[in-house]
Amino acid sequence: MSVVGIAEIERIKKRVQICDFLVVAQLFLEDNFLLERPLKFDDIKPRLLGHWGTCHGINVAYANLMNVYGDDSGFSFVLGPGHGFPALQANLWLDGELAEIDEKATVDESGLEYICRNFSWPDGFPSHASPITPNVITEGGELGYSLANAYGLSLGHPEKTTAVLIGDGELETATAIDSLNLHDLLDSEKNGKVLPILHLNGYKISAPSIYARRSEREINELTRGFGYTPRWIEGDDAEDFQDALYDMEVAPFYIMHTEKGYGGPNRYHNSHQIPLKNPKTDAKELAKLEEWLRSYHPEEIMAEVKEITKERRDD
Ligand SMILES: Cc1ncc(C[n+]2csc(CCOP(=O)(O)OP(=O)(O)O)c2C)c(N)n1
Repeated sequence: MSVVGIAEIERIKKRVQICDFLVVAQLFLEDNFLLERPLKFDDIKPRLLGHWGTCHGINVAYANLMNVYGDDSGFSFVLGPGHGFPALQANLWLDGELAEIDEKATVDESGLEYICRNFSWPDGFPSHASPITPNVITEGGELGYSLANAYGLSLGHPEKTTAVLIGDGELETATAIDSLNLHDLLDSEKNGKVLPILHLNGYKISAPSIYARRSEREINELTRGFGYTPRWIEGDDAEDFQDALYDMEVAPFYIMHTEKGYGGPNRYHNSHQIPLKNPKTDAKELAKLEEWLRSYHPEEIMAEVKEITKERRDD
């Protein structure tokens, strides 16, 4: 039996559903954001720029971490793959953190339209995490630094817990792999806890990642060799994720297994950036996009957002 109840698990899944929807809406839509009418060519942005493939996994990690650490003021989340910015932006919007620095990003329908219309847009939000993103300490545009940054953040703060999501492609960089040694160098009573989470979604751009081609035993041995205790999580199993966060080992190294592009029309390497190239001019692609967006039940999204906002106020 899981340490968390069914209601909490449902809440986590709803949050992922909302944020996945918001990612797709940010990437593609210029209007008709909640699909109150059938989608038209005019609703689609003229230039599609951004990354989808990694976003579902980011939303899964964020929702599960927030369920455990959302009220902990000493908690930080470091995101390695900053190209998954639409997922980060969706979560920051939903939690009202974006509204604290941008008065138009209100947690209501007009704020939702604002973040979607302005994603990857001239004078709007960029496609990657950037210095205007609230609390950003790593942009992720150049992969490799997330784990080192997470350890840096923990220095001298024993009260802190920092979770860090590292892409399996990112872990191929020299900086990221060597940062695994920091655990041995910095593990002391003076510093905070770091929770590395490897996002094993199998691909880096168009090719398989090296770690995705390693066996479970090889990854376990690699991480044990650096002094960690490996713990595998099937990403979409929120119960498994919650249990893994609650039964924390001394030096956990989480391996979150997801399918790159899960939920979208193309999976794996075809999902890395924009998985539908021409929905503005191709009726078949437009229909696929509409089907994809409707799979998240856009008619329920605002009611669910209100519910989450209300729960936050009641707390
Ligand atoms: C140092 C560096 N090398 C190459 C790139 C180009 N690049 C952008 S995304 C990406 C793939 C990243 O793969 P992964 O970290 O697994 O992220 P995900 O598959 O979750 O998108 C690469 C190689 C980069 N951003 N930084």
